Amino acid sequence: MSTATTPGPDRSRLGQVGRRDVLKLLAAGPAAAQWAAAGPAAAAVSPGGVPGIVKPLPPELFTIRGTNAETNVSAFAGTGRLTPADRFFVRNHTSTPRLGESDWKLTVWGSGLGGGRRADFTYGQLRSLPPVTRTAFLECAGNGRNYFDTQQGQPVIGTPWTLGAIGVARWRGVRLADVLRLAGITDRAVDVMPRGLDDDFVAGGVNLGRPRKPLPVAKAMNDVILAYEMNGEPLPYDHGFPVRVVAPSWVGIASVKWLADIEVSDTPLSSPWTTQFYRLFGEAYPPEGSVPLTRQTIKSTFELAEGAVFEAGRIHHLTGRSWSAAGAVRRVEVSTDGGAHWRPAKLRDTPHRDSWVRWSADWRPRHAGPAELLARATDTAGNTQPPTSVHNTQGYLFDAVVRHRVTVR
Ligand SMILES: Nc1nc2c(c(=O)[nH]1)N[C@H]1C(S)=C(S)[C@@H](COP(=O)(O)O)O[C@H]1N2
Ligand SMILES: [Mo]
Repeated sequence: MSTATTPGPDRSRLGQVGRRDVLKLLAAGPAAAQWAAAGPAAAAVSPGGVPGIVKPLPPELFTIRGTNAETNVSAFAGTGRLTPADRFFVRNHTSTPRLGESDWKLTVWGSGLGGGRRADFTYGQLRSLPPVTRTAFLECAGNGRNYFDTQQGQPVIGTPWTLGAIGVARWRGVRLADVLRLAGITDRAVDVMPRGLDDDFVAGGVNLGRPRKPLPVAKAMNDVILAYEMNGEPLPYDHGFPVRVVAPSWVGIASVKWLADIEVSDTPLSSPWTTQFYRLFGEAYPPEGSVPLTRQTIKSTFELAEGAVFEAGRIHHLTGRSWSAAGAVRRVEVSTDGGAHWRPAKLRDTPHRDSWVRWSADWRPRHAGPAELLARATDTAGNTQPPTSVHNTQGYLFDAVVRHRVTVR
């Protein structure tokens, strides 16, 4: 790879970015960089008061869950098909590193490459490759996890997301396939494992290293993007600046942020993110768990706060969104009486795969008292949200219809 100058996006902001030790290592030499663990992340404290996340997290937009911030589903109301970056959920295993682009470098390495088995790309080199743009949702595998407990009485382990660990963005970057070809991927390659530059993740006292998740070559060469822009702006720090993976329709963990290196292997790869996490364990699955998770599932949400209050006798305009990883959403039905009767919602977007469809339904509640609002999506692959979701111990892939409790008075 030849060196290139870097036409960085928004250099004024980048000029203020502090350099991290690990980036000095990257600049200093390949061997050091390859094996260096990320140093302690620059302490990022948002005005919302959460260590580890850089952007403001006002309580009307976000609910803090440990090191993560969930978008309040009520904050989707009034937004378009794209989720503005300032209200996009953040899922951090540790904390957001503030990286610079000028000393960032991507290393592609491993037994699945020919020749020197290694290639480096500067940010400028990546930016000089043909760009691709794609709208896709990004959703945590555990989105909706809380409903295993609150709706099905099945406690599960993990961040108790409601339905706000999702957003849709327009991603711009380069095809991972282009980068892998330039790096000399051979037909012996079977797995590709991107890894982040954030801190090591420690769980139960065990250091699991930096977040990394293998992708089969077929997925990597198909539709995966190395993104440097989100909704027409450079990626925000919290969403992976300067470069992240976007693996459309797959569980969020496949979209590694703050990309550091990619191992390309001629033998199958694994990581704790495919052995310990992101598999289904539980009574419905074999002892070693399911195969590692790939695609997301199907969901719907109202754009309402939990416990929202409605006046009886008046017409209320209910809005929401539905999405599926298996195809476009082609039908949404709504029930305002706890699931006894259903009627079609009005779809307000042309359905597209890997995105959501906004919908609406009018409701005139008659009597004061508690009520339950339900929404149920069907996609073009024929999947409809079931009344209950099959339990797994870590609460992944919740797909059941959610009963949204409100009050009429
Ligand atoms: N390097 C790195 N990449 C990561 C993570 C992380 O903690 N570190 N979290 C993953 C998970 S579990 C999810 S759901 C998505 C969240 O992306 P977002 O924070 O941009 O919404 O990033 C994924 N990529
Ligand atoms: Mo996630």
